[in-house]
Amino acid sequence: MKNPRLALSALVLALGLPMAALAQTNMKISISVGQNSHQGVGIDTFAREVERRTAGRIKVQTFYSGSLGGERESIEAVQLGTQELTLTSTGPVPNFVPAARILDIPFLFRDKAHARAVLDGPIGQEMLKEFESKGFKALAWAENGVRHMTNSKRAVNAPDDLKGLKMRTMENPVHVAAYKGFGIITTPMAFPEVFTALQQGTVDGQENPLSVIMAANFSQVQRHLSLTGHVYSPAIFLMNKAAFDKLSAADQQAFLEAAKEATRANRARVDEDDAKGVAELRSKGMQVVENVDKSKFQAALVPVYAEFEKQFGKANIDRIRNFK
Ligand code: EAX
Repeated sequence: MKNPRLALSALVLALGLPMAALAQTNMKISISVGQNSHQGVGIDTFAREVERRTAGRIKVQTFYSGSLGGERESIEAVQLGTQELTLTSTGPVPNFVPAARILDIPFLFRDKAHARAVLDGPIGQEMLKEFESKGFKALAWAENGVRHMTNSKRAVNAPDDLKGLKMRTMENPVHVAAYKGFGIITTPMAFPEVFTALQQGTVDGQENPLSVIMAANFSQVQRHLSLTGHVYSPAIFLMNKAAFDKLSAADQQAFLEAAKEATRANRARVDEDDAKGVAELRSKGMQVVENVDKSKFQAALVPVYAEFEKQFGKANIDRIRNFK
């Protein structure tokens, strides 16, 4: 018999084994950045842990560099069920789950430790439930990192230096509103298009965590980096809700634990990248402004913040800000 599947079925029949004992379920998970990155470590760990915890019955195939589409397209595919899983930044998430917008407010979190505590605590865990009515099972929060500005025109020391810069932003309404407040000319764009847009000068700059700037080789097309740390960028493991509901209770637990394990590895890599990023990007020719007076950038956003307080409720923003 040439067809190995037929040969296998014949063998199974001959031995009287139930076919289910050998059945393997294949699922897909995607990211928009390359494998050698904080997100790559995240999905590689996730795939390995799912396979281990289900004794190989469930295999998760990993796709990198937006090969299945950008983040918005991947979230759409997960919602429709044409793809089971994705790890994505929250960039395009508000277009699907508006409640999550609040997490994308600039200068909301003091630092990564504050953000991680909020996401792992009651506020973050309640937010994960918001995804269910939209067709998602949100398995866990992961991390994209603290975002900084890069551009090809000039060193950015103060918000005035941003005025008139044409910058690619994520397809995120909260970011777009805030960056307009800085005087930036905002150009929302899917991540897989960003390198070429920077290279061809369609935009002057972009903003991303050091992990992404390094993984995407933006040092090849951007001269200036400024450690503005203007916004924390969460990431999230999303799964198609029907695919999750179909799993046995034990397998559901395996997926949740695999996502937690993956988040640990992902955050550890973000910390490593943050520790070595400036030196590495300098060695690749970038000019880095390390000491940025963040209070000036915060002051520039006062009018935008008034708008956010109206939209999201000051009490809700304060609950996150004051979380210890
Ligand atoms: O998730 O679109 C972005 O700038 C994201 O930070 C990036 O794709 C990593």
